[in-house]
Amino acid sequence: REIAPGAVHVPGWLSLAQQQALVVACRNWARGPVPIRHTKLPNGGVMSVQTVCLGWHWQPYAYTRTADDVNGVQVAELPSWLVELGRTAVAAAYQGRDPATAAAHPSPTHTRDTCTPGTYTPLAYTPDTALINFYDAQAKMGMHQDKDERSNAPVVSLSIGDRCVFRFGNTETRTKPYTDVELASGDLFVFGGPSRFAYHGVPKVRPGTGSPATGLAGGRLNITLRMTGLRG
Ligand code: MD3
Ligand code: FE
Repeated sequence: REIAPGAVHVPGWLSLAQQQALVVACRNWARGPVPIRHTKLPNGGVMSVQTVCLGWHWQPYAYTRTADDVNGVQVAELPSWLVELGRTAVAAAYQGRDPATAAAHPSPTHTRDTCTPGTYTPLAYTPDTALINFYDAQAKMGMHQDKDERSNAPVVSLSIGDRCVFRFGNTETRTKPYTDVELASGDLFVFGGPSRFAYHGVPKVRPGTGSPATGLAGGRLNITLRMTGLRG
């Protein structure tokens, strides 16, 4: 279902076996080399969500190769099987839709030479970073835009575990109008085209709504794949 131009929700896209494999992989990445942690914000705040990064280390408001919050240790590399999963995800979401759906749009915060105009075909989609978020029953994510990437390539989101309320807003303000969508285990969401720089957040997780069959006893895992537009 396309909830806005370029924002496509594919419920139940991941098989149970894929969810189980992702839970095992995420559990290992959470241990290190850079352990999963509550990201510190420059204003002194701490995120309620816990995050582990692959490929590039994200700390608001920049991507680096090393994590300065753990003495400059390098983050784990992004495995090629996750790059392939991201390509398959973009193909699945944009299959059979008007190519304009996936056409990259500029952002007010990005210049044209760092945002390539044109359509990201699944083959041109080469994510170089993953942010893996873990939500316990109390965790939330406030309304924000993802604009630390110097690319307007789509963001791929995969949900595992407890259901949540995902709030998809607009590109102009962090307030109304917005659309609330329930995300469940196995759901895919691709945010590209004109939706790439929309405000979004997770106001609520629904504890106890996941299946232990995934291997996740409680909480919600969200894996996002991104192109940073950085090199090196
Ligand atoms: C819409 N994560 O990591 S994923 C984030 O469920 C983030 O953990 C949420 O927002 C989560 O930045 C939402 C869905 C998502 C990710 C990126 C987007 C939605 C997006 C970028 C643009 C528009
Ligand atoms: Fe985000």
